[in-house]
Amino acid sequence: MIRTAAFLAAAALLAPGHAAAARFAVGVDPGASVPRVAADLKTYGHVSRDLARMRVLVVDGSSVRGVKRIDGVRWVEWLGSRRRSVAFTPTDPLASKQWYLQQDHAFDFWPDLPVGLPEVKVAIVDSGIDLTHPDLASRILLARSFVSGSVADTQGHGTFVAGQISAAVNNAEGIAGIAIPAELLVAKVVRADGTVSLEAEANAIRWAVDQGARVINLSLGGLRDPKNPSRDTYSPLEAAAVDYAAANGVVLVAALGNSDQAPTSPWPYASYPSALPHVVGVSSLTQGGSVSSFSDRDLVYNDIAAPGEDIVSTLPRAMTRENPSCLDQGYSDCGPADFRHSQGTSFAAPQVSAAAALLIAQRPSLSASQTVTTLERAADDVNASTGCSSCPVSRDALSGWGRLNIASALTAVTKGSLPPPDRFETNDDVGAHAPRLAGARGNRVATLDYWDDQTDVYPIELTARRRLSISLASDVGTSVRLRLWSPQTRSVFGAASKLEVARSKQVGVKQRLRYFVPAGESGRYYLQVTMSRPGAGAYTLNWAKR
Ligand SMILES: [Ca+2]
Ligand SMILES: [Ca+2]
Ligand SMILES: [Ca+2]
Ligand SMILES: [Ca+2]
Repeated sequence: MIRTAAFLAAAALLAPGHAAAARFAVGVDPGASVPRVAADLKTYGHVSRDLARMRVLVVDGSSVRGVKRIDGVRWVEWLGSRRRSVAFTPTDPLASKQWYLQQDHAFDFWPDLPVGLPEVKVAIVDSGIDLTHPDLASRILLARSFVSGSVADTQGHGTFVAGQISAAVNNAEGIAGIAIPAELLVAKVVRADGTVSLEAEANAIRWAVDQGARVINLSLGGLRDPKNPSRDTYSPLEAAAVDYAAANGVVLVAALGNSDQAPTSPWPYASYPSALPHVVGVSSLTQGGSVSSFSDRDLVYNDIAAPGEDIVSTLPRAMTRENPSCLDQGYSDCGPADFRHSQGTSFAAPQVSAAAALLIAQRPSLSASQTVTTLERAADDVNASTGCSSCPVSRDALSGWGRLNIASALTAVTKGSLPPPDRFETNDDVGAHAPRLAGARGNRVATLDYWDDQTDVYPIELTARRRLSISLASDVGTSVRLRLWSPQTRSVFGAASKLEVARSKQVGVKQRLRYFVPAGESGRYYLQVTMSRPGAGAYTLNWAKR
């Protein structure tokens, strides 16, 4: 409620031109007289008493300035305008420098600043935060350091990311963050020397998940080089942490990586963790609409693009104090040179994290994969006609599904039909997360996605001298295949071929697999549904044991 009031006061102070359309509800204290408060409110405009029995008055007024101070007013809630349908524009003094907000259509979905959206916990796994920053302090739920030292941010990166996601909007201070209902879980994993501890990262992800994060932003990464294992930084620990988060329904968003940290530029492979299944990999766009030269390319793991150059955001005040004559203390304009024109996929990713939080706030029942698929499919294609001469039409290695469009994604989750959920994720391998195909027969509806979820694995108990029949129909694409793995299988990745006891004859949208279990071979087998070419969609799997 306090935040609501703060929004309202600021809106009234800073946007007098819009005040003619103000419509707001006023709650009256239990001990106060409703008629007396109504009389006091008359100076603001027409007062409706339709809800007076609920001790609520609705006002069509010229302004909300001072309403909160009227004796007996318990709360004030902005109801939006009935006449205006254009998007609201944040009134924060530096918002005009946030050119990326327009390109993201960050606030176009709402005619006025929305109030009353349910809070969504967003974790920022980064270099910490300026805990008492005036544009951030009210947005931080919890902060914890997983490296030595406090959560204080001495590098600026984490505070910068936090501002993009959740700097307070219309508070007459600094910038406007995109994720209006975000509550931040801040996890510091960057050491004083600027390196990220993988163990700290894994602990931070586990903590964020256990604290109820719905979104985790990972603006960090390590080099991936499938052709040269000696410099490839794949970490099974990081993969386990990501899998834990994905299995708990968390949206993971990661920077695709910058080629100035790679052997050649542009680098053709996304960094880890963006190159892990179920992670949204975010590439960077220029203000002119092309893909940033430094932004890593990747045919599989580049999912979506967002602005990543000349980004303005918050910085720790301890850093901007080094530049004492600069007016915008606490903001990147006053930071060291590399923050004054900040660029990097690190600063593209937070816009997508914020967008995910908005979608979840708008429709809290969304699963992680529904959130991500909606964001990706609502993106605007990036191609030659939109400013990227080297980007082909449709999904590509430079820009993924295209430019983030928050308003389109919010419209899709509000009005459109949602992508099918997969209730069984993560089930990418044999192991704890995979739900069993129990009973003599049954069916299961789930999804595959070439770019994020190429494989689903289901344990199935089979009895010797009995026959298993599997059929599958899909709209996933023509590259689907069924494979059955023996009880000795410990992972379907890199498994010895003798462990594969059956497979469907050829790939296709319809699949069949039959297997007669030999004598003495009862046990827990693993059925794998997998795909090998671009496509995504749902499938229905039927099983029968005879
Ligand atoms: Ca602000
Ligand atoms: Ca991905
Ligand atoms: Ca799946
Ligand atoms: Ca899967």
